[in-house]
Amino acid sequence: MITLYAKATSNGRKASIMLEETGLPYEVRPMALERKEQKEPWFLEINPNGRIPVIADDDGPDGEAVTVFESGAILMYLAEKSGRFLPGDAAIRARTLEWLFFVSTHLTFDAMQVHWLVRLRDAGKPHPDLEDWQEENARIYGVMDTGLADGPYLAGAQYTIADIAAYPWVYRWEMQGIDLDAFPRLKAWFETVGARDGVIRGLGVPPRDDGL
Ligand SMILES: N[C@@H](CCC(=O)N[C@@H](CS)C(=O)NCC(=O)O)C(=O)O
Repeated sequence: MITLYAKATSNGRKASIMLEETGLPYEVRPMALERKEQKEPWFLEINPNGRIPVIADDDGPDGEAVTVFESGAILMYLAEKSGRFLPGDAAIRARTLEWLFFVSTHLTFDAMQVHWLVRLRDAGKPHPDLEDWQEENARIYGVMDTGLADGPYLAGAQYTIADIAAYPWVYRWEMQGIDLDAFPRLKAWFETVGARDGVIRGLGVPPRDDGL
């Protein structure tokens, strides 16, 4: 059985969507981020970075228990375990990893900065760098929109872990101050991916109102 340590945040949802999409059996252990549970010694033992998501698989490689942190690594681990969403064809696999790393670095970092600075602004502490980060985040959306010229998904014709990594961040486009209409291919992708049952279920794991 896999245990997912998470919260319904953009990075947490990458893992919960993947688990729902693959159908691998799992249980969720909601984490109280507000109470800094992710900084407690027991959690730092499974992720020294003190952040979610983390998965623990008691039936890992060679039947041994394993834990994995970093959402991109979790997506690759679950793709290899399930045999899904990381195509075997070398060319498509290269495209998938290209976009997975692009999303895991550029989109994740830039959008995270925007979220942080928007929260500060909304708390009455505006930060002068917000507009610069929003501009850079919009540039990243433009890169994805351009990439989607080759097919409905980031890697082309097939839905992959690159799409699963990107979706939870694009899901918060309004908060980021993005005009999604300015990125028509990305908007179509957003609607297609957002209609998938596994994505809809994964967005709700753990429930947003888990009280933690
Ligand atoms: N690079 C990490 C980022 C993980 C991350 O930043 N998670 C956030 C939630 S989206 C978190 O745990 N924040 C709590 C904290 O920073 O203490 C990944 O992709 O897994």
